[in-house]
Amino acid sequence: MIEKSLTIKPQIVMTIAGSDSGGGAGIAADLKTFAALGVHGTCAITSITAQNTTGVLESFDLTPEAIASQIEAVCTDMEVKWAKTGMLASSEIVREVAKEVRKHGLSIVLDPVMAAEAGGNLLRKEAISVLIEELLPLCKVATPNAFEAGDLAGMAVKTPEDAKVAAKKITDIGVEAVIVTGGHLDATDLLYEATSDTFTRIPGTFVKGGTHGSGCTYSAAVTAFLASGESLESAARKAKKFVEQAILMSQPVGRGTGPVNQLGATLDEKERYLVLRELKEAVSILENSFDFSKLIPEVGCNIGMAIPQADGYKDVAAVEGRIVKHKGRAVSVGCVDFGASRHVARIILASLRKNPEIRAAINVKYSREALAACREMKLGISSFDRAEEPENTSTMDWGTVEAIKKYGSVPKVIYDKGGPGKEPMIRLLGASATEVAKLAVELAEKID
Ligand code: PXL
Repeated sequence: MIEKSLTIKPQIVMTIAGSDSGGGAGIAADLKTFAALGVHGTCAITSITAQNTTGVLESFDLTPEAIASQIEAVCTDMEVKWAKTGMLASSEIVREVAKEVRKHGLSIVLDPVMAAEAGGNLLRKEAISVLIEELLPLCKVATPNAFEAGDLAGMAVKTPEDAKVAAKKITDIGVEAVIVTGGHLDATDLLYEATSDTFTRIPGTFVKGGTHGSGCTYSAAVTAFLASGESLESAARKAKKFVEQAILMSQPVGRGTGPVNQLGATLDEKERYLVLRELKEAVSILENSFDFSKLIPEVGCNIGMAIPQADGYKDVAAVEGRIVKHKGRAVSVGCVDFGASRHVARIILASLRKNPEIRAAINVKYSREALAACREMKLGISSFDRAEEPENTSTMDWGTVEAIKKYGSVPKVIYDKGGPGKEPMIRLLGASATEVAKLAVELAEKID
């Protein structure tokens, strides 16, 4: 049996909201947000929407009993303090949820969901007044966008000044604080805390990307941060950053507005960690070899590896200060880090644009013997000639593309015979840093 020595009890939060079959908004967005922010998410589904990125096709409300039963099941077993509400389609549902909120003393972040991003009413007109009168006064925070704030306050919200007036009006109904999100205004969120009568402007940036589920994600993030002990202002600031990141990481899913990607940043971090780990192992393969130092060029050697979907040199890790020859052995000068070598990054980026499976490269000393050994190893070989390089290009961008063009695909070996003041060089390419490091050691073992 495998057992963890220390188990930390997580914060437990709940979403009381609808399901979006397209996986973009509603409970899908909420639970992904909770997972990304390290809290345990539970849910009570209020409605099931048949929905995709182009809109809501149909909607099926659960009975108030079915909704109450889910809340009961969770709250009689787990310690839930903070919860959020999303789609609450009807007056009956709003009333039932208000009853459960009171019964379990839940601290609520109310996302006054009224319409779907791509179109479709999610809250019946007659339920708005019930929401205002019976649920809003029980809540800690409401997170309306400009339109929702307008409907709650009974006024049009078109400017940041309007948002201030509306926020105050909404707290007059009873909720302790309001955040009017700025996505439809000037990207600045406005937090109003009635208890201290303070307004806080939380500036942000318009981010290009799919926004389906952004409102749900925002309110879920506020809930998760509050549950984790953050102040409301801090939760609001962090939630805004989280949503901006999730929009930036959105993926092209469906024909309509793409869903935000709550786990994108986390998965990106994971890939970076895996690349660093892989590169460290590759460096130790080179340092532990008795032969590899023969292949270190005068200018030093570097080895790099990119994350999948890399699109800049900061997405490629390499050895800071390169690998040099010291007392007959290969020694790395610095640590492995992202952005450490624009030179190796250019080779890798040019290669993975042609073949995304090629994510690693190493440069080694050119010799006719080394090139012959590459042929003997049956590696695909191509080359470029520095004399043919057009002006105002980067040699490694141009040279790599040129060699790939000549070969018809990405070869394992790209060499050039140098030029004035330029040492001739061989580059070995592959899927991973350890693959190219092993290849380099094998090559070194074949030459004198
Ligand atoms: O973003 C608001 C929202 C909330 N809940 C559900 C939704 C949507 C928007 O599409 O589908 C279930």
